[in-house]
Amino acid sequence: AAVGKKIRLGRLLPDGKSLIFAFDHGVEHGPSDFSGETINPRKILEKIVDVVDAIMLLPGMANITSDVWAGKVPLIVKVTSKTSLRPEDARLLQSPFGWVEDVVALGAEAVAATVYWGSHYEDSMLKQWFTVKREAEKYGLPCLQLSYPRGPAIKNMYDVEVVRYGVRAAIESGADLIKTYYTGSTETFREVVKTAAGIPVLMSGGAKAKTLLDFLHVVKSVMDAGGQGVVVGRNIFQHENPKGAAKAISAVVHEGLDPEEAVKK
Ligand code: FBP
Repeated sequence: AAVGKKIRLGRLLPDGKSLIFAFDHGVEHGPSDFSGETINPRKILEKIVDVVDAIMLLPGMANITSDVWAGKVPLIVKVTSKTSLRPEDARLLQSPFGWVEDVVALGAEAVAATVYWGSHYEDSMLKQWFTVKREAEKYGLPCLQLSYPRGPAIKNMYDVEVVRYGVRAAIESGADLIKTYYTGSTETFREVVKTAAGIPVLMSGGAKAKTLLDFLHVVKSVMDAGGQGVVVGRNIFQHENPKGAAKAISAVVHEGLDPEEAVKK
């Protein structure tokens, strides 16, 4: 299983770095995240499958769009989710949204699950995480943890000490890849990367930036800080030219291009 994990991680981070397209928003945020033709998931996936290094989908979406992605781009299946229709407090919990068997059957390279460190439901989320992890280990599937500190004691979830705490907890809970928040500067993100002690750290994209150039500066900062890449949803699929946005982000991640150059891609 250790060999399988290594092979799969290599496919997800071809040169040690990765741009992963996140596309689970239809459940987390609802269909209002998508406008125009992007309400059809195929339209958006078709545009980016040959640009990004991997895509992260929920099991049902992976299943119904397999004609678009299969054989073209590695898949990561996320097996936890929640809707924003829940009462506010219950949004600090994600529920099972599929099983590791589904992930294997879909031919995925990795499984992903969220942990809201600091939530009232941290205990349930950890039971969920370790259930996923135990199964995934049997198949040599890497586990990506969306390490998101959120809860009543957390004043600012982008604070470097808060993010570092989540990252430390992620490595101690056996995450093979960590997706977390940008802390606002290269200097602070370097501390986040150090805390991960060699486990790849990928920045979670966040809400659409004012301009693509602004977002590329953040991506560059993450890479300069030693991060292994980014997991991006809205800054690609809400952009007027999703393929162009993905290409520009990829150029910063893989070629280290300056944002001003990359934006011309
Ligand atoms: P974005 O790049 O759009 O932020 O996507 C990353 C992601 O973690 C998605 O996987 C998820 O659906 C969404 O953000 C959750 O955002 P939030 O919990 O902040 O509402």
